[in-house]
Amino acid sequence: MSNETFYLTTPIYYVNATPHLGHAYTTILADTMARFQKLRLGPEQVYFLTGTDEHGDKIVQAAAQGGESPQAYADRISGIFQETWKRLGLAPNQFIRTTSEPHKRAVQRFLQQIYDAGDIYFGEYGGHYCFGCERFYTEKELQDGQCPDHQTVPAFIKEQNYFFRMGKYQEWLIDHIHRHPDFIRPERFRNEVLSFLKEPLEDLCISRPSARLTWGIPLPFDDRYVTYVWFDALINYISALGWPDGDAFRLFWPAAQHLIAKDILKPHAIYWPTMLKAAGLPPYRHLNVHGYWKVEEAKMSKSRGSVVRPLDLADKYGVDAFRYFVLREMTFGLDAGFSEDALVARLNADLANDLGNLYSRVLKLIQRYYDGRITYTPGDEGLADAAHAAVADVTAAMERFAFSEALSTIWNLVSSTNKYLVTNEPWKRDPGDPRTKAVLFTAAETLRMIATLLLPFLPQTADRMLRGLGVTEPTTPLRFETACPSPSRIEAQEWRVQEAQSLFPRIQTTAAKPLLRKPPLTPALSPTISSPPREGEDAGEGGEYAEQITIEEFRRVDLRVAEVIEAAAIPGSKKLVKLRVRLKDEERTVVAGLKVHYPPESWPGKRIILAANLKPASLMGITSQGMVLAAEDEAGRIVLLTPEAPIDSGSKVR
Ligand code: ME8
Repeated sequence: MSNETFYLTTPIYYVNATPHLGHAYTTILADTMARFQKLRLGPEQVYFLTGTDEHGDKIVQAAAQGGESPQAYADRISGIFQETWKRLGLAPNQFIRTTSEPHKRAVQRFLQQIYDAGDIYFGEYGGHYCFGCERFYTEKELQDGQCPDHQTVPAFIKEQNYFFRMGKYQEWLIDHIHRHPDFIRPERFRNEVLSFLKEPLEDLCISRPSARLTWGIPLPFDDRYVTYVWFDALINYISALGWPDGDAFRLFWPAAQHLIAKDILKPHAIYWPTMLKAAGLPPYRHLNVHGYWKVEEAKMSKSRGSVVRPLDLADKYGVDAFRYFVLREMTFGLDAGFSEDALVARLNADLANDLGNLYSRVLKLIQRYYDGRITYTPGDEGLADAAHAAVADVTAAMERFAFSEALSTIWNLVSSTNKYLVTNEPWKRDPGDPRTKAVLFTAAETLRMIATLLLPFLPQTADRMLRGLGVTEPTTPLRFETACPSPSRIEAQEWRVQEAQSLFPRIQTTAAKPLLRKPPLTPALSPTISSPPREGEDAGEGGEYAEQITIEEFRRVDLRVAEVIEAAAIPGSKKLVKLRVRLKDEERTVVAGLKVHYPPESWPGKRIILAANLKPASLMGITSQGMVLAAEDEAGRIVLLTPEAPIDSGSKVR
């Protein structure tokens, strides 16, 4: 039994709106990660927390609109979140609500501790106050000096309030981030925080007079005030574990990781660690930050755009297909566009075709040839070895929250298994030939590994696959060590596979009626959440990619695989290298600006991707007949694009 623990939290969602794709995404990621870690470390070593954020002006306003009391309203919407997660098969260890008594007590204790330490003081606050929104706006948040929601000029009011000495911890925080390079990840968000910390950090106003806002937790040292937003919400991460005395706190806090989208980076990367420091508590281990789902180019939740309802998609396509799509489609840390067409395309290609066909093909053959029984047959261990290697690769990707990469590793294994069958054609073979048995055993064994690896990502499908493959207790906690034994440990086993059933029905694309149309949106999906960001939140940035082009425009570029025959430096040039390349029967000269990264001697024999129909250009007096493709990251590191497996030169890239 491992001593290692794992604690993962999602943001607690405001109850001023019902769950949409963005909320579902973060919670699905956390659920997947928790399931993965439970497989790795054992279920009791892992804790997954989510919940709802229920205090503040916005909730009071939303409740008033429907003629409800804030508590009744919060109960109802929080209930919808809990029900939605249940229907999506998400299984947190705890669903915390900020209106619960233990949470309120923990917040008061936390405030008192910092107040006693002298880091909360009473002072005056002047700001732009919108009476419509009942909140202060910073200069930056105003649009042409007006409230973005009401288009009125806010009043400048001064008010006495309590402040947290956040500025006092600025140097400590900068130092901590430098000493723990993956404290905030991916790196772009760490850089964003460090650049923000170059300016002096202001103290944080943490209260509102109860005369104006009663829907909050009273300050323990002055009941004329309630605490405001972040000094309530962030503390959920420790109140849920029973801080200060809970065993769960002792066990899990040292392994804490938070998962958020970039909208609430600042409160999590700056307010929260400094608050913890002031309270004498160690900071969390990692802050993991993902991008936005965008619909029609706008961030879904806060724009006046559209909202995608997760249950509509899960009901229409199945929980696992929806889950697969969001996990696979978004690169962690970057934004992604949501489209129902893309979901259907992935479902058909990856799930119905690649995985579903492989599974039913193997099961059907084992049924037909061996009446469903198959025993260890030596011969083809290469594929099973690749499956064991995939466990290590998936684990490494998951350590970095690279969900899409982890799935792509698993799909490489699916493709290899499909190729293995096509190469060996067991359907054309004599069932009595030991070689046929070896092929089918190897395929079934690899499928079992694939299903085990898929348990965190596609829980229902993987469970069905394992049962179908004759793993008799797939629902008891499986651990990777026992579920993916090394080939030498499986020799004694016999598997009894079940009748093959289709894992994923193909969606007929002509018949698929999109839930989300462009424009207008169907009413079921179109309710908007158009709240301006709260203090400490960012409105988010625009898209990061070049303008969109049509597929026809893209097809005008003739991309080809080319083989490098020879390479030479170009006298007088630091960057350029002259290449002689072959495209099927044709030879060309190409000049590439990659000498620093790829010196001439490293080129011969390489297969590269060439933009082959570019107009010839003259560089240092040499005519270049095409352009070599390479990728460059934000740090300026350059890598060459090459085909993933050997393929003839001249092959077209599409
Ligand atoms: O900010 N794409 O709550 P919130 C991806 N109560 N994720 C999205 C998203 C989108 N378009 N829109 C929302 C709050 N999210 C506070 C948090 S924590 C102590 C307090 C997800 O209801 C994402 O996880 O506005 C984002 O960080 C969160 O919902 C914001 O939820």
